This record gives sequence, C-alpha cells and structure tokens, in this order.
Amino acid sequence: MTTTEQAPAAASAPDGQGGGRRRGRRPLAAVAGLLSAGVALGVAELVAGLIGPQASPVVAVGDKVITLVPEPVKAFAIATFGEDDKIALVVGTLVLIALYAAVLGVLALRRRAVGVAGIALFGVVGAAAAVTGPAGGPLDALPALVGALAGIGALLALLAPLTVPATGTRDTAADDEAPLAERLRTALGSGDRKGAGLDRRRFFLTSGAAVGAAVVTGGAGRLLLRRFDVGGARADLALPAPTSPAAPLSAGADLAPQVEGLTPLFTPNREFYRVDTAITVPQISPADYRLELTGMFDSPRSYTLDDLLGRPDVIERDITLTCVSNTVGGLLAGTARWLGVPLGAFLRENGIQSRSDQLVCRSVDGMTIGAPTRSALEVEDAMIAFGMNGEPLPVEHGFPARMIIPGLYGYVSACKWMTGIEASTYDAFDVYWTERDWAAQAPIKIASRIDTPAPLRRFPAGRRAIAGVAWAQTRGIGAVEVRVDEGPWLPAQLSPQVDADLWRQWVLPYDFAPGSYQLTVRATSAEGEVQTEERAEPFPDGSSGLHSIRVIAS
Ligand SMILES: Nc1nc2c(c(=O)[nH]1)N[C@H]1C(S)=C(S)[C@@H](COP(=O)(O)O)O[C@H]1N2
Ligand SMILES: [Mo]
Repeated sequence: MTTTEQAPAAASAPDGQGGGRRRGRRPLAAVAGLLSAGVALGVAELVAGLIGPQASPVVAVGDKVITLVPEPVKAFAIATFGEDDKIALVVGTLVLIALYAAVLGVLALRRRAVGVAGIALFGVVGAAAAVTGPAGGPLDALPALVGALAGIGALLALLAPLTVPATGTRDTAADDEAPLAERLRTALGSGDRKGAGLDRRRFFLTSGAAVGAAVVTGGAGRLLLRRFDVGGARADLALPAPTSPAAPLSAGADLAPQVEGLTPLFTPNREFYRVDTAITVPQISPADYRLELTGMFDSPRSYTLDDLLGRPDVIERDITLTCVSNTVGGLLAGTARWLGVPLGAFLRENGIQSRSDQLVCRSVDGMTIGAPTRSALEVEDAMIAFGMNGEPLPVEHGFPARMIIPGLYGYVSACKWMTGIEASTYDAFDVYWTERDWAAQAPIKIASRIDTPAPLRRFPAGRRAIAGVAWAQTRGIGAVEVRVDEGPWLPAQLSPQVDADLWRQWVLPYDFAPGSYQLTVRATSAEGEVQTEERAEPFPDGSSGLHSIRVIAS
C-alpha cells in the first residue's frame, strides 16, 4: 500500500523545518484526500441504502456521464470494453475521483478551505446528478450531501496530525493541551506554517479509522440496497400459458449438437447479449409495475402486470434480436422464445390514432426508444414481452416487460423495463438515439457470420465443417453461400426454416488440405435479396459487408 511505502520517505525528511517537512507530508496529504473521498462515498452509499438505488451518487454521476459523452467516445468504449463498458465507466469514474481527491488533499494541507470547498463541490455535483436522474426526487440529494459532510470531517481529522501546532511535537497529549484558539486555527486555517509538526502515529490511527468507516458504511449501504432487488419477486412470478404457442420445432432443428463451435439455435438467457445504458439494472417490483399509455390514443389507460399476464391473447414466438452496434461477424445477436401480448391488437384496442407514426417507449430508467407505429401495428409477432425462454424476463433483459418488434434493431424497438408507450410522431419527438444522430428508422440488415473454424487458429487438415448463423428477420433466410479464397460460391446446408424471424444455422463440410484459406460467407433472404458486400460501420443504421476470415489447416 502506498501509505506504508510513503511513510519511510516522509520519516527521512532531512530536517524539522517547514519546507522539507511539507514535501514529506504531501504524500500523506494525498492519502488523506483519498481516504476522505472513500469515507464520503461510503457514507453516501449508506444513506442511499436507506433511500433507494437511484440516490447513489456514484451511479447517478455515471448515468449522467453516459448521457453526456459524445457518440464516438461511446462507440470506442463499446468497441474496447464490449459488454464490460459500464464496469470500465465505473472504474474510470473512480480513478478520476481518486486523482481529484489526492490533489485536494495536497492543496488542503496549505489551505483547509480549498479542501472543504472541493469536497462540497463534489457533493453538490453528486446531489444534482441524483436529483435530476430519471427516478430522482429531492430526497435523493441526501446521500451525496451527507457523504460530502462526512468527507470534510474526515479530511480535517486526517490533516490535523500532519500540521500539529508545536514544532516537532509527536506528543498527542501536548497537542490536545494546545489552546483551543490555536487548535481551531490549525483545523480551519493554514496549518502549514513554518515549524508545524507531524504526528505520524496519529495520522495512521486516523487513517485506519477512515478506512474502517469507508468500508463499513459502503458495505452496509450495498447490503441495504439489496432490499430493492426484484430477483425474488421475479422467481415467484407465474407466467401464463400461451393461447398461441410457438411453431413446433422438428427433431434436429438445431444443428449445434452435431457441429462443434456452431451457435445454438436458442441463446440461453445467461449468454444472451446485453446492451443498454443502465449502470445498475433497474429493479421494478411486479406489484408496482404500470404500463401507461399516453398521447394519440382514443382510450388510453394504464395496465398492471397482472392485466398483461391475464390477457386471453398471449402469444409465444421465436425471434432473433439484433443490436445496431453489431459489427460484421459480431456477437450482438441472440435468439429467444418470447412470451407476451400481441402489440398490434393491444394498440388498436386502445384506439391508437392514425396520425401517430412514432411510438415513444419509455423505460423506468429514463430511456426513450422510438419505434415506428406502422411496424408495431403491422409486423406479425410484435409484442410486449414478459417471458424469455420459459422464464420471466431476466432483470437485465427488461423485467417485467419490454417491447419486441421482429425486423427492427433493438434501439428502435426493444425498449426494456418499459413503463410507458406514448403514441406520437417523428416530428414531435426526438428520442434518445435520434438525438445522438442514429437513424430514426432502422430495419435489420441481412447478415451472416462464420462461427467455426475460428480465425487464425490451426486445425488438423481433412474434412471439417464451416458453419455459422445468418439472419434476415421478417423476410427469412433463403440461402447461404461460402467462398473459399477466390473460388466459386458454394451453397451451404441450412437448418430447417422455422420462422422468418428466427436466424438459420448453416453448415458446409469442406476438405481442407494443409494451408491457409480466406473464407467468406454471404446470405440471401427468402425474398431473393442478396447480402451486400458494401462495407458500412454500425453508425448510423447498422453495419453491412461480408464476414471474411483467414483460417489455417495443418
Ligand atoms: N431501457 C432500455 N431499453 C433498451 C436499451 C437501453 O439502453 N435501455 N437498449 C436497446 C438496445 S440498443 C438493444 S440492442 C436491446 C438489447 O436488448 P438485450 O439487452 O435484452 O439484448 O435493448 C434495447 N432496449
Ligand atoms: Mo442496440
């Protein structure tokens, strides 16, 4: 730990005079700053534990950062950290806080007021972020403010032993006996006068207390926040049986068991890709859930979860979901058996008006997702989903209810933790992603991916399956072809067509002589549209181009 590494350096400070001592004390002051920030964050977490997860300043500030960072930075973060982008953000935020706190500690050594103001500012920023968050209220300012007060207290207590009034004194008793006025002056004013002493023992004792306080309060806060987890309520939820079940799968519909390395037809919930802007997963208790219809409806109303679960028209469908951020050959696509309420019927029943061309779907975390009203009404199998692969939606995937519209990228259809649908227009409302210049309309592009062989990893020469998946939701996949080097396009064998909204696996057995090969795949929709080889990046409406990899047989 730096604390102990720094101590000998400070101890070997050449003399008892101000300049030398101040230099020796700076690392300790930086530590004091760090520990004060730790105490502030811990206490804030404890108070947030009493109020609710939306009040935690770390999370609230992180949320704001996500909302404010420019798209290229976000794209970089997703590209670099993938689904760990939020962990990277939290770690990055903590590193920044640590630097800020260390600098504050050093500045406060000379002028306490700077430290006090710096931590107060930190508290105000945290409070503002929490209060103005999507689920924020005035009470949510409390954790950051109380945390900041605790942090200021900790900073003053930690700096005091670095600037004890009498020259060279290490005697705490002597310090305690110093005149009150003197002690106050040290606590509040410039303690770093020439000749001020350093009480290392007291500094380390206070540090230990600060570490303890930070750990205990932070840990207790985290524990308290578990009260808000809806995992238990989710486990207790009984799903209805569908009135209209998914199309039955023939035996052998999934080719994965026979082909090593091939993506399974259905993606287990745990492995299903996750993309959203939520740092902490929103927790909506089933009992409190409401879906509010607003805007251009003749007879808008609000639905409880039981209203949705108890409907007589529950459908079950197999649908492949895809993210617009998926790069060519990428893994941001997954297939599930979804259970829910047919969206078109639901909207009509509430008298959706023909003037509406955009549904603004609102999530409890403040996200707005704009889906074309027309698709919502006309795409068969569009639904408000509450079940995924035989279970209630996992909390990460939108519990208790989300939208699914086959054929549209998730950012223009698949609103998770959905608590509102406003029938609106594109003219009247810019949603989150369109404000950030992503396309307002974004049908999923035809795509195909090679899962095996893995690129650049040697495999034994001989007969081997080249295999992967291809998708063209709502249209269906008609054919997949593979090209080896500059050879002809060879037709692959496809898994049985189950539903146009489901991806299809493809397999091509190939005799590999030792050597290296360039493999390229392309799909054709059931309507005859051939996947374009023209390369496009995900921004602004989805990537295109053929997946091509180099493989080596030996
Ligand atoms: N509330 C909310 N819903 C959201 C998002 C989000 O950030 N917040 N992201 C969307 C995007 S970009 C995609 S691709 C899908 C991903 O759904 P999944 O995480 O269940 O795979 O959710 C969509 N729904
Ligand atoms: Mo997405």
